[in-house]
Amino acid sequence: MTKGRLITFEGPEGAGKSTQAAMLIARLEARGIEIIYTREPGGTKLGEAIRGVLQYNAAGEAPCPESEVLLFEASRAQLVRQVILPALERGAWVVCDRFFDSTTAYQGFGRGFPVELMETINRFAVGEAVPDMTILLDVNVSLGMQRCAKRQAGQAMKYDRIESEALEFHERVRQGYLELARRYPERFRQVDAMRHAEPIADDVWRLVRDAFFPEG
Ligand code: T5A
Repeated sequence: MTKGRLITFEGPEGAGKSTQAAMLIARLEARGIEIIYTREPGGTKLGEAIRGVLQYNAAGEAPCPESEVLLFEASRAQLVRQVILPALERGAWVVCDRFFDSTTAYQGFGRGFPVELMETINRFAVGEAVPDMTILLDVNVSLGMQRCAKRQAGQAMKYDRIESEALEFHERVRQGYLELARRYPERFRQVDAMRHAEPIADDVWRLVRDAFFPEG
């Protein structure tokens, strides 16, 4: 039985997950809670190496779709055993920028692998590490991609392998996330992320506070 909390941020490209995770963490830390922030793929030495392979073909060739699924899951399994479960067990809270719903949305709804198969592999990878709350930052594809383009302007590294997928792929991912939020209402909280960062952060905080600090 774990004592900490696991909160995950999900959403399409450019939804503002990292921005909102940082803003939530500041508010949680102000309450004296130990927070571990982590991201997927990555968060461990092995996971960061896998991230390089997945995003920029660091192995010299793009993974086939089946390898892609297994590489995301390998990174996740390592992150859960090495970082997430030990943190939860000592009572820390973990805020994770993407978790297993990303595989269901991107590789399931996006690439077209059976969603139930993705969920089965997810369960194998994470064991008992199921999020207490998943915040879905919903953004339409064009706005999300505009934000990514703005951030990338002037940088040597342009879109990564998955960001470069067709708009139709990203639209399936967005619709997949909305479907997951409908399927798992006990865990998912959907937030309109097509606004300025501050009102989004206020909504996120309200959801977290109501769920975990009902006394205020
Ligand atoms: N993936 C991942 C899979 O296919 N399957 C999986 O199982 C997993 C785990 C990871 C890639 O891997 C895929 C999904 C991804 O394609 P990544 O580099 O980790 O890639 O990037 P993402 O997680 O996709 O993160 P994004 O680059 O999309 O960004 P965020 O974190 O959503 O957004 P953020 O906060 O960095 O903001 C993006 C830009 O927008 C601005 C920020 O300042 C920044 O410049 N911004 C806003 N601008 C206006 N209004 C707001 N409200 C804003 N919020 C942020």
